[in-house]
Amino acid sequence: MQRRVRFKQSLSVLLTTLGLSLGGMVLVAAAPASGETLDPMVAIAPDSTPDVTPAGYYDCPAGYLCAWVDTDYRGRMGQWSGNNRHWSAFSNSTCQTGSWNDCASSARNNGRYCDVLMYEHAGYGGTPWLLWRGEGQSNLGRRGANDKISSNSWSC
Ligand SMILES: [Ca+2]
Repeated sequence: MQRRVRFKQSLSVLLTTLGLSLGGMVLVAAAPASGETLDPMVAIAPDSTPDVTPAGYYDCPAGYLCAWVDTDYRGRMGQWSGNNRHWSAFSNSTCQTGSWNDCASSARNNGRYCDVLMYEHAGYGGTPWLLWRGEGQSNLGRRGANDKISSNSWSC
């Protein structure tokens, strides 16, 4: 009786091991062939599907561009539905500027139809940073945009 139980356990372990191995093979088979060109959108947005998404990411309502004072969608969140020439018009006491100007460290485009351009300067000037519709950027510093955004517009 004990031998049979041990055999069953061994078989179970063996099947589990085989299952994992097969799963690994499937994953390998699904990976792109080497030399395949990366989709530029994927290359630009490496963290659009992070392993662990902080809760703040989901606070952004549909139809809005959202930005956070801190990286990883943390700190106070701001939300914008239209074009805005002056982020300095939106007060934020948790920013050193006292407004959203030059303050955002992470952002998410939860728009329904359009991409978003975020700009270095007020009035849509300076360096533009594109945030695709549906994209989240957990650390704007990776694009050299930390604490720099001063205006935004939607691009459809
Ligand atoms: Ca700026």
